[in-house]
Amino acid sequence: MAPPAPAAPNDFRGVYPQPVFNPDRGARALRNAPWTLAPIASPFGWHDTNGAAGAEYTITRGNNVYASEDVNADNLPGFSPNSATLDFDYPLNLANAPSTYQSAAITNLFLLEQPHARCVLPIRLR
Ligand SMILES: [Ca+2]
Ligand SMILES: [Ca+2]
Repeated sequence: MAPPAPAAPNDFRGVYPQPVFNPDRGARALRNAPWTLAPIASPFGWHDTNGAAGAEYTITRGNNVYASEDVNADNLPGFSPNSATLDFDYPLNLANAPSTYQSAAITNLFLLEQPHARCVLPIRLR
């Protein structure tokens, strides 16, 4: 049985796709429902943790990754970007302090750490 099509936009905007390892080495990219390119790994998306349709989380947390800040260095998750539509679209201006683009950085981490995302995803540049 084919998994259901994503019900929400599921856009991850402004991520640095591999092999871009540094912001001065490439452009940010837009990825829509990127898990659909490896549907066996995450048939209900990266925000699913119970193996049934529907996201269990609306933050950058899911079946593979829990991405958050830890600015107080206690090794406990702090703030994570949250989106009811699972659209993670945040501005990034590297001329400003890192605290001003925390959501963009955490979204990039969430995508980068997905185990099946690194080599199978095409890139659509902005
Ligand atoms: Ca689910
Ligand atoms: Ca913490």
